[in-house]
Amino acid sequence: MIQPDRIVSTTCPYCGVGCNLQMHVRNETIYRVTTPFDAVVNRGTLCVKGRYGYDYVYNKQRVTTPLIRKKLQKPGKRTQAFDLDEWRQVSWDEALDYTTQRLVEIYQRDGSDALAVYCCAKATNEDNYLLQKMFRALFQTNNIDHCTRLCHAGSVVALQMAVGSSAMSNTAAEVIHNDVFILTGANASENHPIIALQMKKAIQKYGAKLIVVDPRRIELVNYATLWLPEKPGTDVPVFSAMAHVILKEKLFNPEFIDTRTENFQDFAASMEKFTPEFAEIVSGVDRNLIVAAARMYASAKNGAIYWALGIPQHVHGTDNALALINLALLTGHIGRLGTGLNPLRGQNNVQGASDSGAMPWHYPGYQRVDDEAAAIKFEKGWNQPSGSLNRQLGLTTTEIVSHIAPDGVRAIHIMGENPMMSEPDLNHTRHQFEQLEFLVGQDLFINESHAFADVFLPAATFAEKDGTFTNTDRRVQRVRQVIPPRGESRADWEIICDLAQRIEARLEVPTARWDYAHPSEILEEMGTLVTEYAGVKYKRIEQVGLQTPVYDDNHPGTPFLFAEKFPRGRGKFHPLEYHACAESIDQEYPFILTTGRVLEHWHGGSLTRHSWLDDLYPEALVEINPVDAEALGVKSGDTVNVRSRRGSIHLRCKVTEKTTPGVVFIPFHFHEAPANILTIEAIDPLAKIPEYKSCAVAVTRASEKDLKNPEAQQARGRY
Ligand SMILES: Nc1nc2c(c(=O)[nH]1)N[C@H]1C(S)=C(S)[C@@H](COP(=O)(O)OP(=O)(O)OC[C@H]3O[C@@H](n4cnc5c(=O)[nH]c(N)nc54)[C@H](O)[C@@H]3O)O[C@H]1N2
Ligand SMILES: Nc1nc2c(c(=O)[nH]1)N[C@H]1C(S)=C(S)[C@@H](COP(=O)(O)OP(=O)(O)OC[C@H]3O[C@@H](n4cnc5c(=O)[nH]c(N)nc54)[C@H](O)[C@@H]3O)O[C@H]1N2
Ligand code: SF4
Ligand SMILES: [Mo]
Repeated sequence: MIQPDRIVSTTCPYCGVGCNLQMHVRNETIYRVTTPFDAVVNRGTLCVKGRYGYDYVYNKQRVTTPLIRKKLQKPGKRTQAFDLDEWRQVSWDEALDYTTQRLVEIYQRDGSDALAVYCCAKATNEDNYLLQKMFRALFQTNNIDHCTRLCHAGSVVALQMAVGSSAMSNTAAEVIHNDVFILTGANASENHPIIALQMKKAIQKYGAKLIVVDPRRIELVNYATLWLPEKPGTDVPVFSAMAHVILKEKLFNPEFIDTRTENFQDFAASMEKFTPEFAEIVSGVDRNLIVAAARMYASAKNGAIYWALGIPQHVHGTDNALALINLALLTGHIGRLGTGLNPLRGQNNVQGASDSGAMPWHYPGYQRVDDEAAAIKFEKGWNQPSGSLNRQLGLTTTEIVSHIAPDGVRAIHIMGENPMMSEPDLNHTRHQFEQLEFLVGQDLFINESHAFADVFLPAATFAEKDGTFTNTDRRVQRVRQVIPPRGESRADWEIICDLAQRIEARLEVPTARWDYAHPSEILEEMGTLVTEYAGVKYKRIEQVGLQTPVYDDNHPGTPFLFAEKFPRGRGKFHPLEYHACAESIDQEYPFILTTGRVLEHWHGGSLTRHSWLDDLYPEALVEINPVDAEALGVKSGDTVNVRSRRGSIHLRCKVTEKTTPGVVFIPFHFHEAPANILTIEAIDPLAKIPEYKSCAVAVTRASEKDLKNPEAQQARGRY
């Protein structure tokens, strides 16, 4: 066996579980990944992405020199360039000076509202803290957001409304202390694989009972006591009918309701209409299953709810999450070990990017930008003149796209996101991106969005920099430099510090701090402004991460929240109404499309399609139930056309009982058949999250030659 020159311990760059990786290096090359049995999060286990998915670091298509587009891009005529021939390799000085000049020109001409920035849930806390600091302090804009908007925004808003906090209440590994748990809208075996393993252990070794509520027959259904196969978008009736049963049969927890909650009467009155019979008609779930699930969850000693995107990614995503929160407040399954309200967060550092202020309405630590005291605190912290920071709420990701216009957003800086694959209704997104005046791309690859850019700043990968990620259960863990940055690429925080200093000099404004010797100093600065991070110091997380809140240097961290009270005081019940999805099926579009992920791939594919993981799952497939496949006259491997009111794609089908009749599923990883050509831009009014989990489509047989279809070429800009 090859002997490593060194083994470096770091954190997985893919999902929010936050597994420990031991990266083996020989001759400055990473060649193997292992993980110890005592790793606190993952206990010796890794999924296929953590174990094998690091090779994108070495992919030939990775860009490691700064680039500027050869041809000047004009608003309305902007085009995509994937080929290096269309770019000029330049020095860092030239790339950063050019970026500075164009951003400052637009800012001085059109003001703060003309600029916007996408932060990056793949990058570290330190990277994100600095990028939002730069745009807030130097350009006075709050048009700062990241993929959390497309992700758990509905869960975050609902949790803020009901309890005043927005993270997972308990630690994922506590699942072994549950005796009943609900998993809904979460395909954990593929998307949080190590948490799924812990769930299986809870069931098989500790006798926990699992209730799955999901329109698809996900793998964990094989381990479930009950599966409620609902139609997409019917969570409010299903979970409210469970509340109805719990109320009617007096299975609720009166003491908890009395001492810890408010608004019970209004809520209870609004649940009367949600009979199991009504829920059955709307959702298609047998009423007896709903009654059984209600009894099982309510009579548990320790019950918990875990959910992911099937809940928030709807026009009524906030209501869906409130329906879950109502259940926990009703039964008192919150505030103790082995209970809780647990939204499984997606990206490796989406919790951390949110904590670090990569959001349009909040400074770091969820302090509102329209709160005068918070604004003053950050003005002092960042050495800015009093009254200078913008008190207006900024634009969210989807709003940034829709506000691109001559009198709206003119320039965007995108650090590590790919809206041209991840936003809904990509034909519309494309049209909007074409109208931009200036676009900065900061990434590892020229993805579908950066292909529109004027300047490309090559970032170092997770394996080439130091920093921290905060995982789904609020654990701040170390990211360590394993190898030197490839080519001329630089860590995001270094790029931002260099750029910010140039912008500051050109604007001749008071200087904020940008001269950090190491990312640990950035986290310490954030800790002086965010009480929950005050005690998180690099020297304390050398071995094991700390779970926020960590209030001071001696605070041990917080494995579960709300033991005595909720951050807002009492937990608030919310009355609910049922609203249908934005688009319903009809004769022309008779199927519901729901979109999501597969185990081997990641989002727009920038990472996994540049990895050997692509060989494991090389092309887009639409899942169709056997009943529908027979009616359509198709079998697995046949090519079909899937069409919505917004666009159409061709791809092969997979006939499987994993999807229920009337529902088709497409993963959104493949630029050759982008699911988001089909999805609808309708958003939840409170959380502004798009309805990725339901729209109406038509499915028809097509021929093999349609696979090289024009839509795919258009989406990619070339083929
Ligand atoms: N392999 C892999 N893992 C990932 C990612 C990835 O790209 N690839 N991405 C990460 C990210 S950022 C995130 S946010 C998470 C997402 O994790 P998940 O939310 O588990 O991911 P999805 O595949 O979108 O699955 C959504 C689930 O919701 C169900 N669903 C669809 N419609 C409804 C509905 O109306 N109601 C209910 N209750 N359920 C419904 C689907 O059947 C599916 O089981 O995954 C993370 N992990
Ligand atoms: N149809 C449909 N669409 C969806 C969803 C869905 O369920 N269905 N889910 C939504 C959700 S939950 C999410 S989270 C979004 C995700 O959407 P995005 O965040 O837009 O997608 P990613 O492909 O993860 O983009 C991450 C980019 O970061 C780059 N990157 C990786 N590491 C680094 C780094 O250290 N520094 C820098 N600068 N760049 C880096 C990668 O190369 C990649 O280009 O998609 C959303 N879109
Ligand atoms: S479960 Fe998530 S964090 Fe763990 S190895 Fe897999 S992708 Fe990485
Ligand atoms: Mo996400």
